Amino acid sequence: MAPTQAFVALLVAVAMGAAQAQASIILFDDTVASGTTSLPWYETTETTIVHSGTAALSASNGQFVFTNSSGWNVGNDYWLEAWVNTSTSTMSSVYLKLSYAAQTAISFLNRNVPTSYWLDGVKVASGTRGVTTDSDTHTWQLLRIDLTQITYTSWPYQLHQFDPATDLVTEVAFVASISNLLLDDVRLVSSDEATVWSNVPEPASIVVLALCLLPVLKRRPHPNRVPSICRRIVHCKENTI
Ligand SMILES: [Ca+2]
Repeated sequence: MAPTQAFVALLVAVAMGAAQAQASIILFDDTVASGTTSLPWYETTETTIVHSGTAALSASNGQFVFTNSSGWNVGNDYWLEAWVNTSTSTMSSVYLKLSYAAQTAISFLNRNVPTSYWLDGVKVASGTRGVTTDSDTHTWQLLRIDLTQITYTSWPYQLHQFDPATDLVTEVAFVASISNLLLDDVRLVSSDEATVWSNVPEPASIVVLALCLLPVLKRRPHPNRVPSICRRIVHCKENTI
């Protein structure tokens, strides 16, 4: 295969790999997903301020609880994500409570589980009340938690690493400090997708990609027209096929 053809094949293979990310598990989009139960005496539907579709959720006591009696089998590498907003300009803190197997309502905040949240792509260490939203009611923020990062001390004191490959999640709860928090598009998402989302290309990577594409766009397939770094990438790819 000519180097230029191999390079184009490599680009296609990379694109196909990105498209084959694992499917997400939806807990709520406009309604609570099939197999999922929410606690309706806490939650109400918000139809004015929504992230997607026709509905989001609000909670009079600030608690959003989703349960699955069979348990969600989240696999090897899932993150939990939700879009959050506030119905007023007062900021709200929010943290995750997770229940699985014999562990009930483990609070992911600094007092119980040292963990980090990603808020709009920025890694934020949890405080004693979780993480804090902005005060803009017009802006939805993406909240993400890497479930595989969790090691915590339980009673009797022992370190336990939550393992999403084997531990069935039975309850997911978001706990807000005040009742103005809104929630939408709650789902478990693969780390493949999360990695793509969180790794914005560095400027240097963009320059290298542009240099690689230039000979293709100019239709100059001669190998000497392809930058050496691209030839090395193609050479390695061909040797692995
Ligand atoms: Ca929605």
